[in-house]
Amino acid sequence: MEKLSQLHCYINGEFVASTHYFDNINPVNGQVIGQIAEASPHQIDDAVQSAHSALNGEWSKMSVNQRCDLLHKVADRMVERQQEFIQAEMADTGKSLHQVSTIDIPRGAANFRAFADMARYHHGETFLTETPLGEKALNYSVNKPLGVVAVISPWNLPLLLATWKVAPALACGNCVILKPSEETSSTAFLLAQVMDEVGVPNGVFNLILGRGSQVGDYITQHTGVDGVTFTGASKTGQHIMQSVAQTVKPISFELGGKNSAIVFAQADIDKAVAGVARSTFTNCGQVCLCTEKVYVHRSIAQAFIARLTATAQQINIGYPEDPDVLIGPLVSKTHREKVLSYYQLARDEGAQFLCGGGVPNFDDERDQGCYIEPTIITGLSDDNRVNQEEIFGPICHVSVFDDEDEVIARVNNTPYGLATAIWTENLSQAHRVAPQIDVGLVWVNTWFLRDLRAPFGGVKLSGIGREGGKHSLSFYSEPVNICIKVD
Ligand code: 6OD
Repeated sequence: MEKLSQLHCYINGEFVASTHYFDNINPVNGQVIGQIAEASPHQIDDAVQSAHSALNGEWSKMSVNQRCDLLHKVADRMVERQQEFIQAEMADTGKSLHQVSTIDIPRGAANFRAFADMARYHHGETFLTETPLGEKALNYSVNKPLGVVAVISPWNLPLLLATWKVAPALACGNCVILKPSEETSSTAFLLAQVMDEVGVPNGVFNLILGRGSQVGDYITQHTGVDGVTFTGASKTGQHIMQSVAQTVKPISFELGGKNSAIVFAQADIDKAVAGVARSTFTNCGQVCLCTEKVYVHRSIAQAFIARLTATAQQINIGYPEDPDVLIGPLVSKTHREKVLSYYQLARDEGAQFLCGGGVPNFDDERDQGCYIEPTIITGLSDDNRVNQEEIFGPICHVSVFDDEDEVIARVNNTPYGLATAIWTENLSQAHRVAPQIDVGLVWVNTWFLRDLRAPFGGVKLSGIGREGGKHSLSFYSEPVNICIKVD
């Protein structure tokens, strides 16, 4: 088996060496833990070519049930190799054992199982047609795969978000070119090994490694790529959108967020404090769904803010493998610079720091890593850049509101539209407010509680299209209408 110290591309059923490699850095201590291949244009051509051959080969001859049984084998093998996935994800991202073993890795296998099961029942439509001229016809649709799908996945939930796209794409009969983020390629490499081990036919799943700036455009502009699905920053989404325009490819984008939590006077304050702490600090704030703005009703503001601050101050930051540690470092030094620049901007703009605001000091190797303090600020206007731009770190800004209409307008005052969490025990209030928020996802008295059948995605700068359940199956399929005249 290939070792994780050198990650190669996987093309047409083979792990292939590249001429260029770059360093894989552990964000815990800044040390180099391996080398990652940079695919050449020639290798990308090979991957696309082999995916096209596979589309017309054994893969297309398999029944939906055979295909979906094979995807269950992928899930089973991922579970058997779960410890390797956990170690690889922790080493690439620095995220805590607690998080990797409860969220990231179990969801990898769950994505394959869920979409394999849903695809078995993905059916077409039928219409009996009668025209005004008295003609009759039977119209029905057949779902065909989109073709060769490029999956471009991010570094924050590497395995979870790669498999969230690879699984439904394969379940619908497509062939895939997976390009994971250059920051976090290891679990994608393990996934390629699993595909190989369980006998996914050559060319059906290809792994292209490399830096987005070097290989991204070549993949998305490739005339042999039939669709592009991407999760990541809104700016990158804008760039991909331009790059696919020439070949008019279908796209599915899940992009950034500037998400709010609303804590009403009717909230259960214990649940709200724990929930907002979780939605702000999970994965060191590096989830597109994380809360960055908290609106709390004036009547409970003082108590809520004091308790949220105390909770943030007690968060255990440290080595990812320590079971008591909740959050590890940010993913990279570059990303930490970005987040720290917002801490500085907040300071310059006159924000009051209730906790955090800097970099923790460990007096050991972790000082060479990418750690940052969980931070809560207040005192800035809604229009301030800190409250308008996605930071993607462990920080939230808290402000006070007085009434429902006011808070709805303030929450909607953002170019993003991904997720909002509402905290209230008054169900009528929840039902009334939830649909008025301009987002794709509203959680009430919870956050990031997932049903893989539900529509998932955002509006405005937060994305295009929906994934999950029939929405994913629909993106990864081309319905063909067949119209038969009945005499
Ligand atoms: O849970 C999911 O399916 C999902 N797409 C999560 C996205 C998180 C973004 O950072």
